[in-house]
Amino acid sequence: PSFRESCLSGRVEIGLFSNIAHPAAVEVMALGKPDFICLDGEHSQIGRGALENLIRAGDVHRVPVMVRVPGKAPEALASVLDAGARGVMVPMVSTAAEAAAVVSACRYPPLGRRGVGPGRAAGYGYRIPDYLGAANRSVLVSIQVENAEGLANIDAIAAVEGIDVIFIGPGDLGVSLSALPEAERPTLEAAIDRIASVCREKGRVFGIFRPGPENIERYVSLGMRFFIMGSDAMLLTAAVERGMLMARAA
Ligand code: 3PY
Repeated sequence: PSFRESCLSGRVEIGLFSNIAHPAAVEVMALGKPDFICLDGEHSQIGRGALENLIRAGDVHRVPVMVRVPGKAPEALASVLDAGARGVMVPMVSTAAEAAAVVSACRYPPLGRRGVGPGRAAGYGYRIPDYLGAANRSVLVSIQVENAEGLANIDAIAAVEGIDVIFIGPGDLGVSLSALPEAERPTLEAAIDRIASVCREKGRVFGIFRPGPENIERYVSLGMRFFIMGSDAMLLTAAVERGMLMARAA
């Protein structure tokens, strides 16, 4: 199955963000066999010109690579997909209209308004007909709900046709609700529960960012199936810190 089909099947998918923006970092993570890698174009300096080689690095190891884009601009979404990304993630989607615009930017007509071009995804032009026939089925469209407005509009957002995955950004959601301090954790968890219950009711695939594997089972029990568990940079720091502590204690 394609990456999108696998995500829609209800299987638990566990991916990692890549922020380091070097093909070797993508390869190193791919060797650990995550279900997918998400290049973080929102919170790193990954530029458009670097994308193809980062995606190629995942392709070499048969690990699907998707991209979190920095905003909602249709041309940014199209260019990431033309580079061969298996899917996109769009941050800070706050209304149903924004969600519908994301779908439109990522799907070829009649489902959307994505433009046809000889990008890497289409074999640089050689495979345009094949790619056109497959892309609307194989490209994953995910959006992030991660602010108070998105939370207030979650019923309408989750009803938008063509959104494949709804992804909760707990960091931004916590900041937006002034609920990031540990004492405010119940407020954030209540917001997460509310998004989860709407997604379950609407039969949506949904998930959340986690800094590590802790408590994933709580979110699986809420019905979540799509996780991003830290990033290359965070995992590297954690491994160095743990190793140094262990070695110094020896
Ligand atoms: C958040 O927690 O806000 C995210 O977007 C995950 O990086």
